[in-house]
Order: sequence, then C-alpha cells, then structure tokens
Amino acid sequence: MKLCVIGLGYIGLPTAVMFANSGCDVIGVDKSEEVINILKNGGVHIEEDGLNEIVRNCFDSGRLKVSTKPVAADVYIIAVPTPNACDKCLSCDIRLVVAACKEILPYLSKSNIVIVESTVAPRTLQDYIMPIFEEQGYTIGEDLYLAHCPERVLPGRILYEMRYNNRIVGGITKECTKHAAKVYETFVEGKIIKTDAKTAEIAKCMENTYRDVNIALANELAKVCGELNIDCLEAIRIANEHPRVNILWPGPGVGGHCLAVDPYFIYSKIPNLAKLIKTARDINSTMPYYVVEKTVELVEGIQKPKIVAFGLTYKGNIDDTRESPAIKIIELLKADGFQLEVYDPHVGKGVEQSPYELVKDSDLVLILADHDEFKEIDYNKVGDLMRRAYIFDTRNIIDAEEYADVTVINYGNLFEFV
Ligand code: SAJ
Repeated sequence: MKLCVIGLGYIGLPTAVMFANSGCDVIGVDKSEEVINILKNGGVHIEEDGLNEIVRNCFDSGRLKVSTKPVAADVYIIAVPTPNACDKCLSCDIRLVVAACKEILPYLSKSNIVIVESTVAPRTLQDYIMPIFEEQGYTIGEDLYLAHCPERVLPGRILYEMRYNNRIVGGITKECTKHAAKVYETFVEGKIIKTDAKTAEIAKCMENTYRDVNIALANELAKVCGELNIDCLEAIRIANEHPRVNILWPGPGVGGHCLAVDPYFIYSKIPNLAKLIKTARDINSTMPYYVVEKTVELVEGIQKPKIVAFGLTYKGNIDDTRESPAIKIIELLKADGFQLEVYDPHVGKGVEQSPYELVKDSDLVLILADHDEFKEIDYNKVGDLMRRAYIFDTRNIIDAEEYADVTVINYGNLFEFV
C-alpha cells in the first residue's frame, strides 16, 4: 500500500512513520521547505519522545520519503492545521484542508482512499469536501472513498497512543468506512470504531469539549473557593474520593491546538444552543487575566519587582506553545511594565543560565507549566537566592511541606496572600 500524508506536523509526521514502520511506502508532504530539509538532514522539527529515532529508521529502510509535492498513491491522508477562523464565533477554518484536497486532484485515480484526519466541524466532509471530488466526476463510495478519521493522541505520548488508542473511522458511505478502516488496521491495535463522517466529526469535537468544560469547572471552583477563603485543592481532592466524581485541576488556563480550538467548531454551528460550551471557553480563555491580576497583587508594594516565569508551553513536558496561556500571561505582565525573566528548557528559553541564576534577587517565581524539570528543582535553594521567596505555583507541582525556605502559593492558599 502506498500512502501520501499531507502535512507533517504533530499528527502527520507520527502518522507517516507509523505506516512506514508497518511496511507501507509513505511519501510525507509538507509545503514548508524548512521542514523537509530538517527531516532530510536527520532531524525532526517537533519534540516528541522516540520520534526522531523512528523517523530515522523509516528513512533508512527506504519506506519513508519526504517532498514538498504530492505523488500518485493508493491512500491520501490529510493532516493539515484547522485553526479558528477570524469570524465572530471562531468557526473552523478549513482552507488548508480544501487546498490539500485540490492539490491531490491531479494525482488521484479510481479506487483511491482520501482520509481527512484534521479536526473539522460537524458536516464538513459532506458539505464542503465531498463536492470537491464530485466536481471531478468521482462518485464517493463507488470509485473514490472519503472518510474522516480523527486522531486522539495526547502530545507527549503520541507514538504509543497512535497504536493503542481506539480509533474512530467515519466514512461518507459504508463502503468508504470499510476501506478507510482497512487502512488503519495496518498498525492500530486499539478498537476501530466504525461510524459515518458527521458522527466522527462531532465525536472528536465533543471529546475535547468535554475536557474543556470540565477544566472550566475546576477553574471556576478555584475562583469561587478563593473568594470564600477555602482551600480549593483540598476540596477537590476530597470530592474526588466520591466513586463517581473526578474533578480536574485548575491551572493558568487551557492551551494547545485542541481544547482551546475545537469547542468553537461545535459552538459556531449553533451558537444559540451551545451556551455551556461557550461559557466554558470564556472561563478558560480568561484564566490568564486572573493569574495576572493575582500576580500583580502578590508583588504589590515592591519597588520594581522582578518576576521569573517558569514555563512557556501549554502543558508539561512538551515543546508546544500553541495557544499557551503562559505566553498570554507573560505578554500581559510585560505590557503592564513588569521586569520578567522566562525559563523553559523545552523551548530553549532562558537556558543560557541555570534556573538558580535566573531567580537571583527576584521577588516572585511564577510556575506556568508542569515540566518534570521544574519538579526536580530545589526550591529551598531557589528561595535562598530570591529577594523575596514567593512562588506562585499555578500548576500545583510543588509540595509546600517539602520546602520550608519558600512561601509556596497555589490555588489552595492564594486567598491568604491577595
Ligand atoms: N489542563 C488543566 N487542568 C487539567 C488538565 C489539563 O488546566 O486538569 C490544561 C493543560 O495544562 C493544557 C490544556 O488543559 O493547557 C489541554 O491539555 P490536555 O492534556 O487536556 O489535552 P491536549 O490538548 O494536549 O490533548 C487533547 C486530548 N483530548 C482529550 O483528552 C479529550 C487528546 O487526546 C487529543 O488527541 C488532543 O486534545 C487533540 O489533538 O485533539
């Protein structure tokens, strides 16, 4: 089986190597010359455990080739970004998916399979993608098979989850579903769940919306508890002792290219009905403002306070800064005129010095990502070097009892300091 994977990003590149590793001939296509050159020169442009090694093996075996242009293949997998459009409801911008479909048209032949992996709004395949191929004379389900097969992998565990997670395969027709499912049977060891395209589209958006709404609840509870002088973290821990309760954790906000984006794909379809989804988005996307407001209160009264932010990425142990609340917080603090140092070993920020050197004479360390490196820091030593040993841990990664020489502030005790 010969596959052409369009878009070699966080999903496309691992997908291409999974197929190549299972014996398929894969051409990975990316329009960025820079990405193609990095890959050809033995590197990878994204941080993901084990990815570099497996990419190299696939190149060495000759199963993976990369190019800026598509070629004729049996299967086309489209994994290009689908950001929010710049409209009022932040709908799904499918222009790159449409462009990729148009780009493969000259190479297509009868009985090819076209799979869209990019997350899209419900009904996108039916309403916008199918007509592109029909206009060329194809009958979907008879001489061309079109399906949506969203990925569900967690950044940081992509290679493992791509193989072992259950996979949704939703074709335009039953024949489309059958053909697309066969493609994934090459390497997927999880269950292959067969459905139709529009159900697959909304199911994928629902998964991330579910998580976004649950995080919003945790963030709202953190604010409410703060106002009531209650330790929110302790309360969540206790509530979670209930056999059917699993409240998530408050943080600096929700980032990444999934939770902060996909819920709008449902909301924008029917805004007057999708009220909870929008409220959750509003709660999560305004968390950086809450963190900034509290940070300002924490340094109040200090002449020219120096703040050191640990973490730029949207979550721990990855190098992905897309939609990162940390970046928003840093931008807002800088705009307010604060003197700020930023340290994030995963994106090479501030690494010229050690974190201990960076915190010298600072008044507040602000923890914004839960990288393992941050958990290994000796915060007593950090405290000794700071001018005022305050740490605002928005990720709740430091055990305050372990460190007597610093004041650890988190969503459990923030109300005592502001
Ligand atoms: N977060 C919190 N509190 C929590 C949990 C997470 O504030 O208790 C924050 C994180 O710090 C981060 C954001 O939420 O900023 C999102 O992180 P995440 O780990 O929940 O999810 P993603 O965006 O990295 O990956 C999600 C996953 N979806 C679900 O868990 C439903 C993944 O399986 C999807 O494949 C991925 O989106 C995607 O590509 O859609």
